[in-house]
Amino acid sequence: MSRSTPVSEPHKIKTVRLLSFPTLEERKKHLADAGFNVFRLTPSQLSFDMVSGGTSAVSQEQLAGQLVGDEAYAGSRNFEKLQRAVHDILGHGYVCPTHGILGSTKLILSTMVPAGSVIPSNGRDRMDVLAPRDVTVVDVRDRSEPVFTGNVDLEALEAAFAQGSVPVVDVQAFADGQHPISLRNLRAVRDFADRHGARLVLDGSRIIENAWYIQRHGVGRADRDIRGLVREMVKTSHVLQMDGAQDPKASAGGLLSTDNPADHEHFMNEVVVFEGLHTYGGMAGRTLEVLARGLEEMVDEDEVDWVMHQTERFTQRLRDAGVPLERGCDGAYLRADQILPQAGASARDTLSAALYLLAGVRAVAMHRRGSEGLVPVQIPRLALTNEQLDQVADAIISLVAQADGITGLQVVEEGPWRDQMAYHWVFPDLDPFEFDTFPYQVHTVERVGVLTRGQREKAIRAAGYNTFLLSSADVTIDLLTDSGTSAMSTDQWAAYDAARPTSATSDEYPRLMKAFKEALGYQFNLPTHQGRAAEHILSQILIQPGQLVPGNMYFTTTKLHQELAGGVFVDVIVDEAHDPESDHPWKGNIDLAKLRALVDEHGAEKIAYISFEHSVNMAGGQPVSMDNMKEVYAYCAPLGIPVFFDATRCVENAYMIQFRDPRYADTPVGDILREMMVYGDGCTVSGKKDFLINIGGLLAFRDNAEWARQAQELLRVYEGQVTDGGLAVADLAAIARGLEEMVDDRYIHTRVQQTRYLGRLLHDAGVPIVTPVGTHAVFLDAKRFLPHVDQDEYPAQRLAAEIFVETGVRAMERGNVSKGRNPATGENYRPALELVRLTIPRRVYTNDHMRAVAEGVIRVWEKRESLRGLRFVYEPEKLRFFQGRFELL
Ligand code: P71
Repeated sequence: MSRSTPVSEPHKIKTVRLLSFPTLEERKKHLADAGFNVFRLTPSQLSFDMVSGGTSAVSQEQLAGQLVGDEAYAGSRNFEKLQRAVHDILGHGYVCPTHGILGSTKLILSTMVPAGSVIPSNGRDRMDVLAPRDVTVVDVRDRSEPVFTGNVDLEALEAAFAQGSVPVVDVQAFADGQHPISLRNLRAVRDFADRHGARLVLDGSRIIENAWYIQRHGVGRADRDIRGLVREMVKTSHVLQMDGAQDPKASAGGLLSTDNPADHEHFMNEVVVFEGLHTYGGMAGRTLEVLARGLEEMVDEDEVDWVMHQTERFTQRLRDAGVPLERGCDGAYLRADQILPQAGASARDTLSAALYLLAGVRAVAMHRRGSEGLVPVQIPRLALTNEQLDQVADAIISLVAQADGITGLQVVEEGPWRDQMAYHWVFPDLDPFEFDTFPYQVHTVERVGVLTRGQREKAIRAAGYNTFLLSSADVTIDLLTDSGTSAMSTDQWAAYDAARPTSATSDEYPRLMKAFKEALGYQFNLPTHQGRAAEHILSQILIQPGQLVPGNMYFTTTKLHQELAGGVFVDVIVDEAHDPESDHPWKGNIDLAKLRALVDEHGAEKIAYISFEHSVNMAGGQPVSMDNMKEVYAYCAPLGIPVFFDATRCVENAYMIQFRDPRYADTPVGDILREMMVYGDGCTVSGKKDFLINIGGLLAFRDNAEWARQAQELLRVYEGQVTDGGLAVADLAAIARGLEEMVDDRYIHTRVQQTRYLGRLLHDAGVPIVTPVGTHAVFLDAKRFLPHVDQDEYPAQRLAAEIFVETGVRAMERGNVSKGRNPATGENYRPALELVRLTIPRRVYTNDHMRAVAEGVIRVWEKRESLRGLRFVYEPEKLRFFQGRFELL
């Protein structure tokens, strides 16, 4: 099996953990408070914590496992699950759980190693914990082996056996995180141990990295899968010990496994003394469960490839810049002695302190103070994007360039362990490193569907060439919509879990009211279950049958509710909005001349209200300028015409004002947003977009108590209580938190810029897209993409289907199919815009995903001439785009 470099993560982001970005002044203070020892800093004081133990992102199944821990004292189901996982994945017949790797080591020592024994080992780190005990550790690592640098030197091993009684040979997979061992050497050690009556104890905490290394570099191993290699390594040992916080991606925990019933019996008898009971070993039931699920998942070939690719890429970037380092299986281990020779014995801790000062990054050497001058920069598994890692690497490169000006830390307090060190320091005058990247890390991931091309062809045919009818399990990158698809943050989840449910007034309701008022500035706020519910109520209150509702292009649900209330929608958006090639910066603006003409013709009393959408969806996610909002309001207010925003994508619009209007370049997005809302009498919102929640909406009125009263009446009839709008109390809590997170300047910048990045990749390749690129989506112009397909053969529908077949990316048709037929003539409307929308969910995909999408769409572009159109085989009357089915022409 020859495997290629993965192009993007084999998963999407399910939940995120927000990062902190302390200022230089804050970093100085934290550092001084920590005695200039970065071990003592806490994660909220730093941006990127480059340690790999217990810091991995996990799968949603692993996270869910936390809730199925049965916490029984004896014989828990979780233990049984662990037994099965150890048997299935590792191949050992017996397992004894422990509280962690030190618990495992303790059991081995107390059951197998008499006082005064000699333990040969290929790992230096092991000495930290073995040295203080009554054993002699002998380093037997083969220093002459260039590839498998963790191999045991068999001559040295022989010499160790001559030194005294050797009950166990201690071998680490990827010793010290740096030195992989070959399968052949491991076997030789086993033979040697068998001949000498000793046990081979393998520390498999990083067995995956070692197996991957064997797969890539072992002679004749390229066709072996990770699962098989792991099993073979484990079966070569007598006893396996494992740190649950490394490869199995648990937060804590460990295990000992073996095929030898006598050894296992000793472990079971001893585990009750030091750890717990043989069926929980000092772990909570939930940790057992997470560990068991982690063992099953850790051999996933795609995931291993991605994790290892990140490590290689990160290390290579540093190497290319000449940073002195050594290979680590989980990152780059910096040669502090070469980078900061002037710092002498404190070079390691000085490097760590300087890196934190420069960039808020923690890289820390742990355990005992030793002679080797390495600072590990470890990559938490699955938790960071390549872009973030590139920037961490760039921060290190910048530090190395400024190393001359850094003097060593002066010791104030010391001890044999690194956490005991405290220093004093003269802050060097460094040019600080500024991150420009997603201000969150991955907390949990969801595996994505990966089908073959043939399977996708079958799936789209079965779905009638309609991407709405595909199963999400078949989709690799889902760009159908940004609605309800956001990844919630751990803070949102915490609020969600903490909420006390009720069907009367909750604690969350007044908090949510306060959060709405702070975010948007409006006095009366009514929660609804989603956007269309708010549109329904607003339309019923404000529209008299026969009245006109001018708006900046329509949205399907909005227009439908206006019509159901007897209103007539009139499009007054600027002409440029209908031209996919116009590069007007504010294509969402209302054309005031059109509006004036309408009012002049019909009179102000004929106008129900202005339906004014931010970041206009159907126009391609195009923003409205602050001046336009002002002008429209200044014109309407004296005439008594209410202005209502569809503020579904109000934050994205606010960001575009910050980005494009020089007068607002230094204004926080939250302030811009509040100013925008001043130029309206209220709003409807589908909270499933900018509010960073999966469900919820809002109907708000600036100050009109009578409208609010009427709306509350309808809310009680159609939605739920005034205090919940039909939402779960927990969802109210998540909204309140989302309202704070959505106006984080770093977040919204990276969100909109990610969309623009995808647009740029496509545009640069000549793919016809709507310009300028909008805020939430890139819209492909199907008329220019497939000029040979007549609009009544649905080019956008066809293009969306083909993109799925080619790439596994799901997009949405926004053209002739969506617009429908004119009921009077029965003809298709054939709208000016015939588009395919690639919509970017919030906080879910990385820029590597965006590159993968672009590459796929470009492949379709290159073979566009071979594509024919579609015809309906089933055409529903209403909103036909949802359920309609087609066949190829
Ligand atoms: C989008 C959606 C979701 C959607 C709705 C209908 C057909 C296809 C997809 C929903 C919006 C929106 C704007 C500007 C109101 C709603 C309705 N957009 N205004 O873009 O974009 O909100 O779904 O919460 O009821 O995929 P709701």
